This record gives sequence, structure tokens and C-alpha cells, in this order.
Amino acid sequence: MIKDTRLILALDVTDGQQALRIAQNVKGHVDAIKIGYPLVLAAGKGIIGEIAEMVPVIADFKVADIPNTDRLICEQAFGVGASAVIVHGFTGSDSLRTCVEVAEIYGGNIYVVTEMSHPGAIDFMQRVAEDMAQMASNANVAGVVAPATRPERVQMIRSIIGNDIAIISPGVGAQGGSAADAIKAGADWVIVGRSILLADDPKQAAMDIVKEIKDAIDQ
Ligand code: O7M
Repeated sequence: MIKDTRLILALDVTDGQQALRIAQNVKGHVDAIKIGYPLVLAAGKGIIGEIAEMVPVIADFKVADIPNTDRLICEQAFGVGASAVIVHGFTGSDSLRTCVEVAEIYGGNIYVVTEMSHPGAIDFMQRVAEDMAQMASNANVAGVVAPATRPERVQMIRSIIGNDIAIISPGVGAQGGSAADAIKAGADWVIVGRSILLADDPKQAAMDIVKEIKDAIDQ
């Protein structure tokens, strides 16, 4: 993924035509578009390829199964044009290794979820987030997902993984996190959905976030 705007749009809509319109509108202002279950279940997996013609697509299937099932899921995602697939870390190193192997075959990337951004992540995930970050780092993935709602955790995860792999960080805006704080804490990209999707002018909303990030870097 080219590091330019440092913004990834979470395209959480359930209408394929609307998704294509939004992608067309914001494509110059985001480095990638993340597509997950809501859109794929509504519009079919072909939507990944349609959007990938405009902007690199990260398939957010939060893959979390035994290695064989993970392999089948990753093959489906990369096979229709995804550049990257998001997988959970808690299933362990053999599951993750299988996803990385499939990514290598397709020339794609894997991002591993460590600690999620919502309050419930503190119940279970936070306890093992640092171990999952270490495992991800050992597995040579492209990056990890860490919470913009807790910039201090982004910083902690950065200290574990070093500078060789990326952090992509959701939780900005609707969930209360700030793009500037996440970037300053060590995130390479922020992932933003509703603050852009529900804005009167999604393109302007994306441009505003990109400016906030640039200002934070220049500070
Ligand atoms: O900006 P929002 O809150 O509307 O959307 C955030 C997006 O990021 C949405 O697609 C979530 O599924 C996703 N996300 C989180 O919000 N928190 C996480 O911890 C992890 C993700 C995610 O993208 O995981 C890969």
C-alpha cells in the first residue's frame, strides 16, 4: 500500500451501487478501501474486484479459523482482487502462517488484529494483544490493527513490533478516537468509516482527515 494520504476508508455500506459511487468520489484521497462482511454479503464478493479497479482493497474478513478454512477464505479474497486480508491473531501462529503463505502466493498482504477499538476489547483481547503483536511481527506480516481509541496502546504495540511492519488504526471519529493522536502514537494509517460515509460531503470529510494527519506529522 502506498503511504500517501495515510487514510483507509472503511466502506461499511450495504448497497453495491452506493459503494461504487463513494469509492469513485473519494478515491484520490484514500490509500486503500477496506471492505468487510456488510458489503460483501449484500453485494457479492465481485464488489471487491470492482472497487480494486479504482483503489487497493483490504478485505476485512477478520479470518479466525483453523488453517485449512483460513486458507480457503484468503484464496477467495485474493482471488477476486483484494490486495490484503485482515485476520485475527487469537487463533494462533499456525492459522496465521497459513494466511501469510496464501498471501505470498498472490503477492498480497496480511494485517493481524491485535487489540480492537471498542470497549469490549478490554474484556479479553487486551490481555493478549501484546503477544499477538509479537506473533504477527515474527510471522512477517505487512502490519497489525491497533486501536485509535487508545493511542497509548498503539504506542505500546509499536514498541513491540518495531518499525518494519505497519499499524493501521480504526476508531477515529464515530468511536471517539482522533486521527492526529493515532498517527502521533505510531500508526501508519487510520481507518475511518462513518465520519466519511455519513458526512454531507464524504470527499470533503476525507480531505479534512488527510489534512489533520498532515498537520500532525508536520508539527
Ligand atoms: O469509523 P467507523 O467506526 O465507522 O468504522 C471503523 C471500521 O473499522 C469498521 O469497519 C470496523 O469494523 C473496523 N474496526 C474497528 O472499528 N475496530 C477494530 O478494532 C478493528 C476494525 C477493523 O477494521 O479491523 C480490521
